[in-house]
Amino acid sequence: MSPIRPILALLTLASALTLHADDGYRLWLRYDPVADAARRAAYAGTISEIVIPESAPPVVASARDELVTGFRGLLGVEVPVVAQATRDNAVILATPRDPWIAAIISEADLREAGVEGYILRRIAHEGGHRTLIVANRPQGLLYGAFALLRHLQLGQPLEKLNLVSAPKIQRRLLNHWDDMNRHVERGYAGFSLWEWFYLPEIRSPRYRDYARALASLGLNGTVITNVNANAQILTAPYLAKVAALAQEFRPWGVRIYLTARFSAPIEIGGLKTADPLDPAVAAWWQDKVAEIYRAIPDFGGFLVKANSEGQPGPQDYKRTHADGANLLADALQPYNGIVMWRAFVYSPENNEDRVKQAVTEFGPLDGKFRQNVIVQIKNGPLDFMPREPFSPLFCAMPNTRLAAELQITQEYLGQSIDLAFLAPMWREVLDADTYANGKGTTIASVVDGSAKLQHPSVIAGVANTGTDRNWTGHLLAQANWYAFGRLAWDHQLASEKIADEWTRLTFGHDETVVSTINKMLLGSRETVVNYSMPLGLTHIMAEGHHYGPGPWVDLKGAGRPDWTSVYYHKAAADGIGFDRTATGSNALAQYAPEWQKLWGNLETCPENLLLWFHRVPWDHKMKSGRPLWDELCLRYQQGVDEVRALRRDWDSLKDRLDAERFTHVAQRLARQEKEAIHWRDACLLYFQQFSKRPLPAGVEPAAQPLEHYTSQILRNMPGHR
Ligand code: BDP
Repeated sequence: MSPIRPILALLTLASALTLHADDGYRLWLRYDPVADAARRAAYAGTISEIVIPESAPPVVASARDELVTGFRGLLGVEVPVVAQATRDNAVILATPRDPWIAAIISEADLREAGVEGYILRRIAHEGGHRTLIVANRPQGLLYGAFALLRHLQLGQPLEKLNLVSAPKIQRRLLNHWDDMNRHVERGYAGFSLWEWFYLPEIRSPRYRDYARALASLGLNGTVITNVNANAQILTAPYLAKVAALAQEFRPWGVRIYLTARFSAPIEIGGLKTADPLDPAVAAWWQDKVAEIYRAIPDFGGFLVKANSEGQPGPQDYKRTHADGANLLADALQPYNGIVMWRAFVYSPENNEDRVKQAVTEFGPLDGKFRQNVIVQIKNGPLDFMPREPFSPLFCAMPNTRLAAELQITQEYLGQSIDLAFLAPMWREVLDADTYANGKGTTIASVVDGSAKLQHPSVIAGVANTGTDRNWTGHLLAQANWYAFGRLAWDHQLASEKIADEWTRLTFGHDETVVSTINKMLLGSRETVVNYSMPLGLTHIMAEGHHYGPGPWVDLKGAGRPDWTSVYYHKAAADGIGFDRTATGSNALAQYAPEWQKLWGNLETCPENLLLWFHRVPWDHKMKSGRPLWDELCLRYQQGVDEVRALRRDWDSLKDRLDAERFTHVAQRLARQEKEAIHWRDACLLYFQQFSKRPLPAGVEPAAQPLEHYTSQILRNMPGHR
């Protein structure tokens, strides 16, 4: 035996061991060998070579490289890349410019695939077989390559492969709330990925890995700076850095967008005003936009937070949001750039119910925005709470393009400690019927443009990524990034399907592992609701960092009434909840009559939104027959019990998972149990002062008096300045 052999064997063993120590960096793109040997052999037997169009543009080169890497990992074979099919079982990437494609793929399929979609098809050919990835544009080939690899990773058969898939929404974006000093606002996964000081010369390999992850989900853009914007990003030295990032992202079809600080003409332009109707201001933005496009020819556009939470905006000059948005839209229009103008507004001078204010401010501006302006609306009217009804602004602007903004980072759902799989929450929003164009006008149809205006359509997710090795802080929070991307591509996908895909891609096909993790994911958001803000309670978290309970937060603890908790729960001796019916703020009137009828009646209002819409006496009889107080207590207890069940479920997988990932999640679930108990005890002790009722049977009493909870101050919190 050659002396090299044992060394080789040792090396192989060592690399196998490293494979098993898993830090989560590879996300859902693991490409571990297909565990089922028969299946692996079957796949390998049906993939002989990769055929790509000659002089492939960079995105197609990415597709090719991805296929090579994927096949190598999954099948353990080096699949050659060729320019012309030479063998049976070739995998062929083709566009309709290849004449023979027209003979095989119908016009209708090509139309369905559209600008970015793809067709995957296994065909019989000259006595053998081919696997086709066909798309109208290069980008579609990239998405098709990822889809084929996902198909294999999910263990699906190749023989009958035949599908057409196209995104329903055109601009599928992450929004990063990243500051230029690399702090991430509401970020719980380390620092910002963008290393501004080192750019443009020094480029982290992570940029490529990041863009590749986006492309694997079909995300095609990213806003890399915080909505609480810094005008410096628009200066020449920073634009050079942005251009370097754009260059890294481009081969993955990911376009860059920036946040624009409305006062930039003053702060970096030396003007005296940023008045949108001042010609000098308009000229400044035109020049700035021209400069941006010189550096970044495929720049996507601006995202703007204006006159919101202290940000500058057109109202500083007594102009409207439309004036402000149109100013930027006109500058971007020659380049097909867009403006995403956020509707997250509530004024310090306005004492109207905060959840009504966006409609009050934006409703009258309907139809006044340019065609390349999209008003970007958070899913709920308040602020990414664990549960809110959908934002009524989605039905108040029939003549305006509207985008949905979802929050992937778990600002109000336990940050990177608690498990909360958000697909079910986003489904609630996307499926909600606004009735704006008659029955069936879901939010999804408003956003994708099928209900009204067509272009451009946008969906945005506030990112949960950072420099942590596993990208998202909590390993299982990768599922939220994944879910957002998949829903952005296809907003009809069921939560169950998304969870199942993600679990299999991340943990493999051990059915016990898969069913256990799927179950954990699918119930987890409701669990967080139960122990934090059940029955329609909202905004009762700690002030500032927003982690943990703070139902006692009042004006002594927060700068504005609508930043307190007492504003939202209004607990008193006679009951709890915010009356948003006609006898109260009448926020309900902003919804369609169908919703008014359902939500406006105490008897028909779903209990999960009860205290959002109604003020309810403590002894109100709930559907269970129990008084409200007892029900509330039992919900908090249920939340705690459910976290304990999550821990048991996870522990049952100990022998089936690698130690690194097992321990990572186990530690977080243990901490989550403590946090759930903390929420329950703090909230129930606090509310009990008003209800003056005992805890019902089955609810564990708090270990400490209320003062213990109210006096706790958390410092140095991640994601909070
Ligand atoms: C709130 C966050 C704050 C954001 C704001 C926004 O607490 O950090 O700046 O939303 O969306 O949820 O503008």
